Parts: sequence; C-alpha cells; structure tokens
Amino acid sequence: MSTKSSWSPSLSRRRFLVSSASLAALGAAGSVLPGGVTRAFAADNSKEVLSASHWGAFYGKVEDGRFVSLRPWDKDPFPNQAVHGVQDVVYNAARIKYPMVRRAYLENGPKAERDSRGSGDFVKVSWDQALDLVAKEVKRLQDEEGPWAIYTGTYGWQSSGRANNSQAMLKKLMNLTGGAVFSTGDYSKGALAGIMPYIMGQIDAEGPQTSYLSILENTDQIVFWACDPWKNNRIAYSPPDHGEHLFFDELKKKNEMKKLFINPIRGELCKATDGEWLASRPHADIPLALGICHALLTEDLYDKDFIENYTYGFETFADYLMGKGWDKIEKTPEWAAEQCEVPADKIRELARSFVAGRTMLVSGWTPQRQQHGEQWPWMFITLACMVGQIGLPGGGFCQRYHLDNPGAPQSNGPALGSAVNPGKRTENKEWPDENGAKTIPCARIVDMLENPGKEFEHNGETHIYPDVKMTYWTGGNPFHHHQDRNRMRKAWKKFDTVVIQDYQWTATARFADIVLPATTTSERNDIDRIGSVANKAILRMAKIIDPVFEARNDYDIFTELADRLGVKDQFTEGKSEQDMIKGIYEQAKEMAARKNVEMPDFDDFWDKGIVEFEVPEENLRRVKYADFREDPLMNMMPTATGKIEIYSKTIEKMSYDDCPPHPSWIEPAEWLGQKDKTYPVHLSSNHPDWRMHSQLCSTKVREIYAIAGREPCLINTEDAAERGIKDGDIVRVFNGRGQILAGAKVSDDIRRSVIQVQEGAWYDPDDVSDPNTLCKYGDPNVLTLDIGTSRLAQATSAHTCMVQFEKYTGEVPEVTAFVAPAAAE
Ligand SMILES: Nc1nc2c(c(=O)[nH]1)N[C@H]1C(S)=C(S)[C@@H](COP(=O)(O)OP(=O)(O)OC[C@H]3O[C@@H](n4cnc5c(=O)[nH]c(N)nc54)[C@H](O)[C@@H]3O)O[C@H]1N2
Ligand SMILES: Nc1nc2c(c(=O)[nH]1)N[C@H]1C(S)=C(S)[C@@H](COP(=O)(O)OP(=O)(O)OC[C@H]3O[C@@H](n4cnc5c(=O)[nH]c(N)nc54)[C@H](O)[C@@H]3O)O[C@H]1N2
Ligand SMILES: [Mo]
Repeated sequence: MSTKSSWSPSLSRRRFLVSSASLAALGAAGSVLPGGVTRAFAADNSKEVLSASHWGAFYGKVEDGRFVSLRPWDKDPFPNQAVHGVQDVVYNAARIKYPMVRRAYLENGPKAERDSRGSGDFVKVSWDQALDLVAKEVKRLQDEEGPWAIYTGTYGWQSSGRANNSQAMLKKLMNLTGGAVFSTGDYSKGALAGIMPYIMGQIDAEGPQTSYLSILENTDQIVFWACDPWKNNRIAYSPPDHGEHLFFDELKKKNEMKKLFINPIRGELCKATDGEWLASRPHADIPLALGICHALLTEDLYDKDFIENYTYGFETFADYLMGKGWDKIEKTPEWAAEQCEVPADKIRELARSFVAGRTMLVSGWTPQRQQHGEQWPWMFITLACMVGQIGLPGGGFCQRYHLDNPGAPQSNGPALGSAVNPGKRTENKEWPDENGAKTIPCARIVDMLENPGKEFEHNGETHIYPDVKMTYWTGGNPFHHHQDRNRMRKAWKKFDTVVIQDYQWTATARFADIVLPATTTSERNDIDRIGSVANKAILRMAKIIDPVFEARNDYDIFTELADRLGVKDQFTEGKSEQDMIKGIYEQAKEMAARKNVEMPDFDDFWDKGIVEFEVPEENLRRVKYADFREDPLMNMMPTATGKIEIYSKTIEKMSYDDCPPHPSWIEPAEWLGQKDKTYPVHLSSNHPDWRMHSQLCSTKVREIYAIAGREPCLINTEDAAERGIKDGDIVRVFNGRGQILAGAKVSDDIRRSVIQVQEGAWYDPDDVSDPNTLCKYGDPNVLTLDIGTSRLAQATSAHTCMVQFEKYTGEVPEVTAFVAPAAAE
C-alpha cells in the first residue's frame, strides 16, 4: 500500500501512552452517596431520592410530598443541565391532569366531527368513563372489523425504566385481544438497518464499538462525518453515563492526532478539539465519498489485499467509479467537487491522508435519514474497505459513537432484561392477506392512511396497506416525529378513534379523541442501568412522589383495560409492578453469578439503590471486527458470500431503481444542487442540543435556548445579512408544504444556504381549520418531505428538505403549545 501524502508526511504509526489514571476513569465510577438511595434531612422535613432519566441519574429533593428540585448524580462526569426539566415536567402547565375526551366524540362517538381535532374542545371525564370508551371501541373493531382495523404503531422513546415499558404493554394487550397492525423499523437508523444485513449480515451500528483507548493509542486521524458525539451522547435510552467526555478530554490533549469534521455545522467537539471543519454541502456526502474513492483507485492508494480477501463485488463498483457503470458518469474529484462543493484538490488530499496513517472513520445517521439513505452506510463502508483498516486497532469505521457512549469499556455487570413480553397474537380471527400487512414500516404511516388496500413494496416483498380505523399511541409523539405535518393532519382524519396515553399535552394529545394521563417516572418505581454499553451500575429508579392529579401508571391503565376486555389474568400474569422489577433484578443477578460477579439480594439492592460494577482489563482495548480481520474464513461475515458485500446479488434481484445493487449516487428530490431555486435553502432538522426529541420542550429548560420565545433557527451570518435578519429576530421559514416561525440565531458556525431547526420542537398551529396554518413555535416537520428512503427500507427522508426564509414582519402570535387546553386546567 502506497502512502504518498502531500498533506502530512510526518504521520507514522505511533503508540500513544495513556496514563493509568485516565484509563481507569474511562470506565470506573466514583463514590456513593452515604445512606444509599434516600437521604433524609430531618431538620426541614425533606429528603433526597436517587433516580434516573434519559438525561442522566439524579437526586430528587422532596419537601412535604412535593418534588421541589434535583441535582445531578455526583458521579455523573458531565451532567446534562436539561435533567432539571425532569422535575419541571411533573407540575408544569402542559401536564395532563385528568382523563379527557374530545367533546364531539363524547357526544356522538367514533368519527364525530373529525375536523375539530386539535381545537382543544375537550371534556373532563372520570377514569371509568374514559376506559369504558377505549374498551368499547377496541371490542367494536375487533368484533365488527378485525385486528387490521387497529393501528398501534406506537413508535417512540417513552422513558427510561425496564419495567414500565408501556409500548410492550400495549402490544401485549392487543395480542391478547386479537391483534393489531404494528410497525417495524425506526426513524433513527431505518435505512441503515435495512441495508446493513446485505452488506455485513448484521446491523453493525449497535452495542460496543472499537474502544476509545484503542483510538487514543493508535489513531492518526479521526474523521467525524455527519456525527456529533458531544451533543448526541447527552441523552440515552437507558440513563447515560456521560463517560465520553473523558475521551473528549484526552482527544483535546492529542495534538498529534488529526480531527476532521465533515458537517454543515461546526459543533462543540470540533471547537473543543481544535478540529478541522469541512463544511461540505449537505445531502452530498455520497459524491464526496465517491470522489475520495476515485482518487484512491486512480492514484493506486487503496488496499488491494483487503479488497481481495475481505470484500465481494469491488470490480463492479470500480467500473462505476470509472464511468463504466449504470450511469456512465466518471466520479472524478472534479465531478464530486461540483456536487459537494469541496474543491477537487481537497478531495484528493483527503484520500491521501486517509491512507497515510491509521484512520478512524466515524459516521452519524443524518445522511441515511435522507432520500436513498440506504446508500450512505454502504458508501461509507466501501470507502473504509478501500482504506483497508477494518479490524485494526484504532482504524476502520464506526457508525455509532454518537449514541450510548459505545467506545467506553464495558463493566463485568450483567445485561438487564425487560419485564413485559408482548407475546404472540391470539388467533381469535383469521387475518387474510388481502386485509393488509400485519406490520408496516413505521415511517409509512401517512401512506398507509392515504392508501388503504393499495400495494407497497418493502425489502423485496409486496404488501397491502390495511384499512385502519383506530390508533392507540403510548410513549411516542407522532405529531413531532413524523414528516410533512399538514399532509399528516389531513391523513389523520382517516381514524375513527385516536387514543393517546401520555403525561404531556403534546400536539398528538391535542389531536386525539381520548386522552389518558400517565405518570412520569418520578411517580413510580422502576429499574434500569447506567450506560447501555458501559453498564456502570444497576440502579433503582425510585419513586420520588405519589402520582399527581389523576395520573395513573401505564401498567395500571392497561390492567384496567385488560380487565374490561376479559384478559386481566393473562395480561398481568399475577404480577405487580414490584414483582416485575424484582424479576428483572433476579434474572440479572443469576446472569452475574454465572460470570462470578456477586450482586446483593434484591432487598439489599432496593435499600441501597445501586449496584456498581468493575471494568475487567480485557475490555479496555476492544477492536471491532478484529476476528474477521485475523481470519476471514473462520470468522466470516454472515452475508451470502461470507465477505463484506460491495455488490449485492440479492438486492440486484429486487430490481429497485431507487436502490441499486452497489453504493450509488442518485440525485434526490430536493437538495442544494437542484436547478429549481424556488426554495434555495437546505433545512437540517437534526437532533436537539437541549431536549430528547420533543421531551422536556414544555419545561423551563427552554429558557436556555429559545429565541424570541420560539425554537431557534441557526442561520449563516451572510445569509441573514442578505435578508436583513438580525440575531433575535423572528423568522418565517416556508416551502410548498407549510410555514413556521422561529427565532433567528445568526452564526458563522453553519455553512451558507443551510439553516437548522432542531427536531422535537412542539407543533403549535395558529388555526387548525387552515390546512396551511402557521406553526407559531417552530416544528421543522411542518416543512419536511414525507417519502420513503427507497422501496428497500421505506425509512424516513426527513433530511431531504428545501425551504426559503425571511424576516417575519406580521403580527406576532402568542405561543400556546405549552399550556393545556382550557378545559383541562
Ligand atoms: N425532521 C426530523 N424528524 C425526526 C427526526 C429528525 O432527525 N428530523 N428524528 C427521528 C427520530 S431518529 C426519532 S427516534 C423520532 C423520535 O420521536 P419520539 O420518540 O416520538 O419522540 P419523543 O419526544 O421522545 O416522544 C416520546 C413521547 O412519550 C411520552 N412519554 C414519555 N414517558 C412516558 C411514559 O412513561 N408513559 C407514557 N404513556 N408516555 C410517555 C413523552 O411525553 C413524549 O410525548 O423522531 C424522528 N423525527
Ligand atoms: N441531545 C440529543 N441527543 C440525541 C437525541 C436527541 O433527541 N437529543 N436523539 C437520539 C436519537 S433517537 C438518535 S436516532 C440519534 C441521531 O443521531 P444523528 O442522526 O447522527 O444526529 P443528528 O443530530 O440528527 O445529526 C448529526 C450531525 O449531522 C450533521 N448533518 C446534518 N445533515 C448533514 C449532511 O447532509 N451531511 C453531513 N456530513 N452532516 C450532516 C448535523 O449538523 C449534526 O451535527 O441521536 C440521539 N442523541
Ligand atoms: Mo432516533
């Protein structure tokens, strides 16, 4: 392999020595609060209770039965300040206090005046009344129609806690009563998860990755491509350990390691590590990577041994690079430069630098949340194959450093199961194929509502969209997470009945018929672990206070419904919430014992509140795919050829023109390179700094980031000046699908012709009777495009979106999203 590098000839193989103190810190925990889970302060009748959330572990302070404040867990190395919202959310003005039913629905039943959804005309009812209505509708549809009439896609991030998984509970209840249409895949990495089984026979972007120590000791260049591990590791599904900051601190010190960030936005990690910011054009990562591959090929820099021994189908891809492929275009750096607006010489320099030393290529997930998103993971891995360092210490690629801190060393602790198994559908009723699919790809919900009985393609198969009449959603917020809000609002009217179970008056709750108030994690007990990968500790998520207002635990709500539907015993299996928590713990304890790790008895654990684990030496320097590298025959990839497939015969057989059988560039429906300049600005609606999606948007945490009372819109300084926009102004962002207001945040940290409005901003329609009404707060999904990535994965294309924006000079409407509808006070 040649290493002709004009960029940095000094790069050579090196071993960086990492001090044993920092090495220990990457894995270990500090001291424990004396007194275990609860500490009482007799003097002021207050106590502190250890609990946890998506934002981290914390001590909740209780005074006279009220949760008054919290402070982050003292062993959190980098607490997320948003955690304070966990207290605020319990009592704030957006809290759902009582069961509520839309007035027209209460008076005239299912289907009544569906146009009035979202207008806030609710009536307070008793729990019995609300639950009777839900049970009656489930029965009606199961008896008169069939399970295909109920959609419980119920996608969403709900809360941390292993026992109170309300989505698993809902599925179990549905399965026990005849079934329902469920959803498959996710919005997160749906395109990646669709394509990876064909490339590597596995999802890859899951679980532990090459360890940080391996990077610190071996890597010459780390490339963060569409990846922001600083922002995105702030939260996690199980409470985050935030250990990544110990890694970042080491990265800052490593001047000899090059850090490159390919991103339209300069993020915190780029600034903190003094990294190079390559502000390439968004939605043009594939051309950029193709240009690099072309340079590696034509300059004879690529690793032929790796390509020959570990991959399949490179020749066809090489032909494609050279202009002999399906599109007859040669992917020269000059061609790439036109697409991605990175100069051709820079593209060549990147190619040379990638092979000049040990390079770790790190990708986030936005480029696969774009039309043809399946192509990105394939392109990225193909590039890594040409660089040839997969399976070597500190080299290769990673598609997950931004979530679950997965370069942290794993402890010797056991895995933690979950309490509720949804089980299988009881066959009360036949489900003929013509009545539609039993599952649909989650991001195809609006297509399903618009096209009952129509065929759709997915991953090589053809299915039929079912004719759904009801939806029941818990632990998710589709009126934030789904694209093209105005189109969705229209399609939503297809439902006869919408049931929402949540603790907040989200837009989804406002567009429901029956609203059931759930408890927050602060009002119930649960169990989880700290760090999905690090697995630092198993923690009691202690109930801090009793349920407020009339909120009930999800488990109690479903138990009541199961009773009304005649399946209570099957649903509960005789278990209380505490039995479920204990069951999860006992199972973990058994697993630990098999690894000779001792854990206290359940009662001791419950009393102390936490069990911490140690990091075994052998977990410190994990190298992903080292086995495959060492012996590709003994440790084959679980693909058709046993190798990494750069060409897939299985995908070839699908004959999808939107998903070719090798990584390819297909021009998307909307992007900065398009000829039509009606909407000349790319909208990036990536994940929020200070929320987890829409969660905590209603809280005082908003004060950290809101501008002019709205969601911030990050705008390049020159783009703002051209439009006469100043920092703090209100802007109107619009396209042919809708319009939103947002608060201008003018900055040099975003490239020209790109704006960013982060996902999860609550939808706040000005006038629900207007199909193109203004969103007063700034939900970017009013503007995004709702099409599948391709027929293969049918995932979301949220990041394929062009808009225009201007200074807003109209009358400024009041934001009303964060207070409950009047009748619900
Ligand atoms: N434009 C754009 N859109 C996107 C994305 C993007 O990048 N751009 N990203 C997508 C991605 S990756 C994702 S994962 C989705 C996320 O979409 P969601 O997961 O739907 O978003 P959340 O805000 O986490 O919604 C969780 C809901 O569950 C409720 N909840 C929390 N705990 C409980 C509980 O214990 N019980 C009950 N009953 N309810 C509870 C919360 O109040 C909240 O309303 O968004 C997607 N949408
Ligand atoms: N704080 C916080 N962290 C989160 C979440 C959250 O809601 N809040 N959600 C979690 C979830 S569910 C998921 S799925 C993951 C999502 O993980 P990702 O999809 O990786 O996260 P994003 O923040 O959407 O985008 C990552 C980076 O991509 C950049 N980017 C956007 N478009 C492009 C492009 O076209 N090309 C290039 N090169 N870069 C681009 C953005 O500027 C951003 O820095 O995050 C998780 N982490
Ligand atoms: Mo996600």
